[in-house]
Order: sequence, then C-alpha cells, then structure tokens
Amino acid sequence: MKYAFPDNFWWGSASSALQTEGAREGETTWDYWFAREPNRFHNGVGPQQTSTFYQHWKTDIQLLKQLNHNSFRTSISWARLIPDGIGEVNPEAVDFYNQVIDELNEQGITPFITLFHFDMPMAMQEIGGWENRDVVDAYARYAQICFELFGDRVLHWFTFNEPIVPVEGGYLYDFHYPNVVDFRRAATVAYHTVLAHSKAVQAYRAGHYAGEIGIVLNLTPSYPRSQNPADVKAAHIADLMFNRSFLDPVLRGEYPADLVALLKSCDQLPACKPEDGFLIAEGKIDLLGVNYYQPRRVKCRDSAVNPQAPFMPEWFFDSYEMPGRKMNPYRGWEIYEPGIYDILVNLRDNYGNPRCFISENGMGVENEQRFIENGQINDQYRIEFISEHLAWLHKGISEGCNCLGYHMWTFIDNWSWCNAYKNRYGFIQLDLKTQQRTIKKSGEWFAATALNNSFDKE
Ligand code: BGP
Repeated sequence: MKYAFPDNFWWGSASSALQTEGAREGETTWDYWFAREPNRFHNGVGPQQTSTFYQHWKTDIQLLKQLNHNSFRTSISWARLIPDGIGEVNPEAVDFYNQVIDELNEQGITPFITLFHFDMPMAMQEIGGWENRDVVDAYARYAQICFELFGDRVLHWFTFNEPIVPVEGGYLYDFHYPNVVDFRRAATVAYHTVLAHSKAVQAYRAGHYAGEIGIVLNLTPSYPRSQNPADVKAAHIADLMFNRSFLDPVLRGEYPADLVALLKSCDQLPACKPEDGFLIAEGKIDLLGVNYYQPRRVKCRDSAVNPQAPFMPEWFFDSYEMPGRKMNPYRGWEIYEPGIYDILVNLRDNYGNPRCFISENGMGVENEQRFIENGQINDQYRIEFISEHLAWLHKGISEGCNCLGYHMWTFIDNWSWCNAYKNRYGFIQLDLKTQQRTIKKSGEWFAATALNNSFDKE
C-alpha cells in the first residue's frame, strides 16, 4: 500500500543545543553535575564535546539537505546566549545562531526553534531554578530577546521541550540535577514552568512577531491493565499527572479540576498567586509538538502505601508490564505504534483538533557498528520503526487529525543525557573519534520518503 501525506507535510528531525553543539562559555546544570559526578554518565562521557555542531553546523546543514529535510528543530542554549542567565547577551552566540538560522532558511529547511531543552544555566539553578519566580522572569526576558533577535526569520517557536522531564528527573526520580525527591517541590517546578511558558507566549503576542508559538510535550498515553474501575482510575491519575499537567494549560488555558482537587487533598499544591490564572489563560498555543516514544501502562496498586515514604505519583498506581509487549531492549521502552494514533485522536476529540506535528519519535540502539555492511549501518529495524509509526499517523490524518509533520529523533547520533553515547538514534552515524558522519540506510529511506511525500509498505 502507498502511504501518501498531505502537501507541505513537514519532514525533518529534531535535536537540541546541549546534545549537539559542544562546550560554551555559560555553565549549565549538566556541566556542573558532570564535573562533580561523572559516574552518573554512561562511560563517564559528559556534554563537553557532543557532536561538535558548533564547528560543523554548515556541513551538517548540507547533510540535512541530503536527507531532504524541509524543516528541522533545534534549540537555542540560554546559557550560550546569556551566560549568567539574566545579564549581557553574548555577541558570539548571536552570530552563531544567526548563521545557523540563515543557512537553514537558505537551504529551504524551515527552522523550528525551542527555547529550553533541559539546559538550565547554572547561575539560574543557583538561585533556585524553576522553584524561584525570579527565574520565570529571567526566562521570559531571554525568550523576548530571542524573539527580537531571530523572530524575523524563525516562524515556529517552542517555549519548552518536554517540560515534565526536568520535573521527573530533577525533583522525583533522581535522573537530572538537582537530584531532589520531593513531590511538592516538583509540583512547584512544573507550575512555574507553565507560568514561564505563558509569559513567553504573552511576550510573543505583544510583539506581533510574524510566526507562531507552541510547546513540545512528550505525551505518553496511559493504558489501564483492564477495564476494572480501579485500573481505569489508576490510568486516569497517571494521565493527569504526566500528560494533562501541561497539555490542559497550554491547550485549554487551565488545569484539569480533578488534578487540582487531587493535589489539594494530598496537601501537595504549589503556592499560587491570584493573577496566575489569568496568565495561564494567556498561554494558549498555536502549534503543539508531540514527542512520542512509548506508552504508559498502569494498574491499581497491589500493596498499601508506606506512609513514611516520600509522597510520589506511584501512590496511585503501579506500572504494568503487558505480556507480549514489544520492547526496545537498549532503552527499556515499549514500542507501541498505535499510541501515536491514540494521541492524535485524543487531541482531535477532546482538545479541538489543534494544529500539531510529531516533533520526536525514534529508536536508540546500542552498538550499531555490528550492522555495518559495505561501510554503512544497515538499520532496517529503524526503517520498520518509522514506517510503522508513520502508517498509524497516516490513519490519524485520514480520519481528520490535524497533524502537519513528522520529525525524527535525531539527525546525527548525539549525546543522550545520562546515557551519553550508549544508544544511537541518528539517521547519520557519528564516529566519536574522528567526528566523521556517515548516512545510515534509514537516512536514505527517509530522504526518499520526504522527497516523494509518501512511502510504500505491505
Ligand atoms: C527525549 C528528549 C531528547 C532525547 C530523546 C531520547 O525525551 O527530548 O532530548 O534525548 O528523548 O531519549 P534518551 O536520550 O534519554 O535516550
């Protein structure tokens, strides 16, 4: 069968500043944490070098062109642009981002720019990070500076990438700095992130810039083990906490009432100011980026909660391992292609069918060298992964979902946070020693699909 996509469909990939550019003047929480606890990073590899995009941006954009990208998302590093987060703008960073943006536009690749992709300037973390409302204001100022500097040539802005992840990693589950385990602080961080998002949207509207503004959320559909009411309730609460805590404010302009009631009943609500509600209502977006990697399967808890243990989302559910699930064993994530369709249908039926696109989807695989044939990685598994997800996406579009594009994570193998270079995601293989780039089979497949705006599959 031939899967053809609508005209002007966005074909591209996503990346982020910290994972590709290499070291900079302004320190981030990642540099700070790595200097102190290198053992937390796979093989002790930190964010200093990554894939040297800062040096190779021009040839890398040529490679994007070779992959027939018509769009590409990356982020601006707040710490590179404003090394202390709040003070002077670094002119070298302005030059760098101007060159990248201009070159992308010149090559016919529309730049999609994220303002914050997990990379908090250390100076901002030192004053409390997202727990401090001054950091919310500093971020809003940074966003406005970006709009003024680049807003004439960047028409698609994203305030945050996966804002729930720094909440989970930094304040609940100990996989990002500052490695706190405290639900109320996590809720405050999440809440202030929504306020920061809304302030950036407000500034964008006030400035009457030419393009549109949105956010990128990792939506993990919550599937209950069964239709038993206890399992269904568990899935509902997981959905409230991990999806709707950001989805509802940015699309509906308010929090779900049952999430607020739940946190209130547990005495976990962050401190609010009366004017916050108005601000959140102003944060409604034009375009939603959806990152989809895995579903979340849950069941009701099997055991009683230990009242001495820190309050956690898992007080309301256990995770559920569905027998027969398909796994990506390297990342430990379930692969469930229909999830992409379920997300789009949910957006269509419950959120007014917003303009959206898949902003990340991908498969990290370890030791891909074993698949080299005639000098090229033959990553057939990645081609299958993409085409199966695209088939479900296509079904969503044919049923009226407003999905405008598909971006893969990622274009060149890059540095993956605590996993460093363990799992490779790229269309292009990166040789860490020589920094040489070689297109994988999946890159060729994607280039053909983008060129034809379609692919064939049984
Ligand atoms: C997303 C992030 C990316 C990227 C990707 C792969 O959550 O937006 O930055 O890293 O996941 O995940 P990982 O690198 O943890 O394997």
